[in-house]
Amino acid sequence: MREIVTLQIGGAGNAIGDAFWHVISHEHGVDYASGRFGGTSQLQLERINVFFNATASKRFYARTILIDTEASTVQRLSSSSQLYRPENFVAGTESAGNNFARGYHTDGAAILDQVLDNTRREVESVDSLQGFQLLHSIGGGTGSGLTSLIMEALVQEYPDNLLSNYVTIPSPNMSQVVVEPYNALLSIPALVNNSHLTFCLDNEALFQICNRNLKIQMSGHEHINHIVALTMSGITTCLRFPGQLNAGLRKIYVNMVPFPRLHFLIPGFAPLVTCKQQQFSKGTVAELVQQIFSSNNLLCAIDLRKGKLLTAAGIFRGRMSPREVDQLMTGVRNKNINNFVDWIPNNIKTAICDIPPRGLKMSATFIGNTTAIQTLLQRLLDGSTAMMRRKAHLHWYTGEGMEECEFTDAQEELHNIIEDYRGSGDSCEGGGGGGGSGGGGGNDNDSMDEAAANGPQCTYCAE
Ligand SMILES: Nc1nc2c(ncn2[C@@H]2O[C@H](COP(=O)(O)OP(=O)(O)OP(=O)(O)O)[C@@H](O)[C@H]2O)c(=O)[nH]1
Ligand SMILES: [Mg+2]
Repeated sequence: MREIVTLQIGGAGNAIGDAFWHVISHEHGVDYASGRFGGTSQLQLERINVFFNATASKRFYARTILIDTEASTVQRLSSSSQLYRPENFVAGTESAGNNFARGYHTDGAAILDQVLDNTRREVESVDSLQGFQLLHSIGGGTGSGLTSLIMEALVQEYPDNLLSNYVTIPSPNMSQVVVEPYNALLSIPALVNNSHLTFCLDNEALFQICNRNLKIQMSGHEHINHIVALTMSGITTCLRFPGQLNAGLRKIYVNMVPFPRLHFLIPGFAPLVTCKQQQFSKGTVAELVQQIFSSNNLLCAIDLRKGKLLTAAGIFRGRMSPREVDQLMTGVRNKNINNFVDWIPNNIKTAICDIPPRGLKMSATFIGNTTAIQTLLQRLLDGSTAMMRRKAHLHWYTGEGMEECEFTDAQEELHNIIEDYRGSGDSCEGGGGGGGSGGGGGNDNDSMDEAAANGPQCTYCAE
């Protein structure tokens, strides 16, 4: 069995991790509260070991290390479920206070050894580790700083295994903390150099999905985290259930990442509709395909039409005709040929798993590696540039042992990755690059698929 060890780090990492375990434990027939199996199908157990460990008393626990510099986050989770192994909680005494430097150099560094000891114990208990998945924000001090430190250590100790990151990207709509752009900026070098697959979960897009499409009055992150958990469940479907495509992290890596640095992936999910909207939905595969190529269903605030897809994958769940799925996905590529790079001929992939997610007959998850990610990366760069010019708030970082050149190095790294994505949009004949130029398919609809403009919006049931 090819197992994955999860590390959930900081406030957002633990909240999203908890939502993820809620969703996938149910899919595998495991009770979230007790860890006992009550499922009905052998399929639920066949690859359960990828994410769960079985105990001698026929219970399952999540193979995850729950980490935070402050104790309250992980204490809350330790009392909510027996799915979490008590030894796997690692907490410090004080939050990193929204400061990357404290996550990386002081408060975070103080618990690094404990994190690595726990990780080692989980790794030693598996048959054949395929890699790690790290869940964290890059706006908080722990999620940015401690995660960077952990990644550096993991890459050294496990050079043959893959690191995938589910990264919460900050949005001013969701958080008013002024130094978040600095933390996000400082996270970039570790993500570029050590992560193999970085799934970007942009709070800006998630906020818009909840507010604009679903009209949900948000009091916390609960709705957002549920959408993220559904999407993570979709992305990991092929790892958790028998199937063909992307059946391991390495296969996702090989199929989705044409150059090692260009591994910033955009996820999407469909359907995201309220009960009321569901009544007007046709419930067809064609509708799902339209939706996953619509900006409204992406978990990043970007426009696919403003760039070119290097690679794309659709993971479909439920009973459907594989031929129809293939035809529809190929149809999107053929209709929007200018929004796909011309030098990877077969850059759109599909996978189908018979088992639908809870409460749905069918679903589709999108993974895209697109030059349009420049918009998001540029937003992160711009967020810090003005403050940097005046050296505003820098003393909080230099006072904890950081040098000013670490900021300029991170800016350069971010600038370079934006340029790398821009260059990769160029045609193989040297002309017409499209990355970030907006000059792609030239249709005015929101979706790359023309029909999507009048299709159902992506939403999430608030009722
Ligand atoms: N999507 C989502 N975003 C969150 C959640 N909690 C916090 N955030 C976002 O994450 C950023 C703050 O990071 P946290 O993860 O809370 O911070 P931390 O990693 O615990 O770091 P410190 O608290 O500074 O030690 C802000 O941009 C928040 O909007 C959550 O549950 N879901
Ligand atoms: Mg915190």
